[in-house]
Amino acid sequence: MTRVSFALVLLAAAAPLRAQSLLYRPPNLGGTWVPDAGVVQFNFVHRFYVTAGPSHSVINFPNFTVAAGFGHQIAFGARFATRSLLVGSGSGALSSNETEIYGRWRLHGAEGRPGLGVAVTPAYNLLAKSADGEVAVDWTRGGLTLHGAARAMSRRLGESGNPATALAGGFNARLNPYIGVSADVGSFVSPTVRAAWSAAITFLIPGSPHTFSLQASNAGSASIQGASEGIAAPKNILYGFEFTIPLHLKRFSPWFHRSPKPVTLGAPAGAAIAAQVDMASVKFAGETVTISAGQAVRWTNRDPVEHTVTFDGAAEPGSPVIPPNGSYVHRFDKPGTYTYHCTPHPFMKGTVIVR
Ligand SMILES: [Cu+2]
Repeated sequence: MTRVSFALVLLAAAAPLRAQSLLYRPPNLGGTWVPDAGVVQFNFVHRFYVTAGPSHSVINFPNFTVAAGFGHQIAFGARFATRSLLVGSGSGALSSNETEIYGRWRLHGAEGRPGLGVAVTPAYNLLAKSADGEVAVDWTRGGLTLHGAARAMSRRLGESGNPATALAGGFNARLNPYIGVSADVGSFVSPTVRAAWSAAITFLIPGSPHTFSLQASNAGSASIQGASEGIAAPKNILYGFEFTIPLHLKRFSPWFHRSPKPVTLGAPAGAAIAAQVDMASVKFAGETVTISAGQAVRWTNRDPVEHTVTFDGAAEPGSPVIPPNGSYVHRFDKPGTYTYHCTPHPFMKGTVIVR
């Protein structure tokens, strides 16, 4: 690797994309992670084990986290685990559905930034009827992030509801801006049962805001309590994955503002617009238009989603992304037949015939 490309890799590692959360937290540690303001983050964890033969049934442990960022490093969220094995230890709980609601305030630091991060996470576990809390710290330098957490619960599920404390630690090691490995361990302090652990390979999916991990763990839920105790028999290793989905709320603004500001893209000066094509109901209305050389076509997006005008075989440069209510004007100088499509919706097709 040359010095220049190595420097570029370091630069890319130092300026990570937002919301690549799995590259900055191990599977069972929320750490100091707070979604950006105006972002609702939906993270889906699915773990499973396969029972012994002859049935080889797959026993699933789905987990969801939904959290919203409110700015000022504050988030509110909830975790749902539909098969909490905290129940297995004879707590008398009637349900295995575990819900934890939490707030988080990151007092110091930011995801992906070198140095120290500190966050407090007050929470309430509805299954345990327990007020829980976590203080988390992490420290990032280059491709390495180290994590630590101290936890307290007012009623520990499965241990006759007594108060309890737990400690956890873990790390993320990023091999490059796209791939990393991570692991963590968490345990109640007293009485100690089985520590919860996890290990994962994490990926940033290129060109997307999503991260993905393949993981092994012995924890059935990622709540403060669930991440402090591993499951017992029949199986104590679960395999699974996590997928993170940030939803930027401003994407939903067309629902509330029917007419976003019109913008015109392209627009060569002085070209006569000889044809208009509306993009409506995810179709090019007026599939074929005919113009003369030197004239222009105007496409206008009437849909609440983004479209493009992309010429097949790159016959012409084509448009950038055309936002709702946006227009794109392109002048054709050479006679010919120009077929085009929309990149996000390849089934949208049209033709411009230039005489
Ligand atoms: Cu489209």
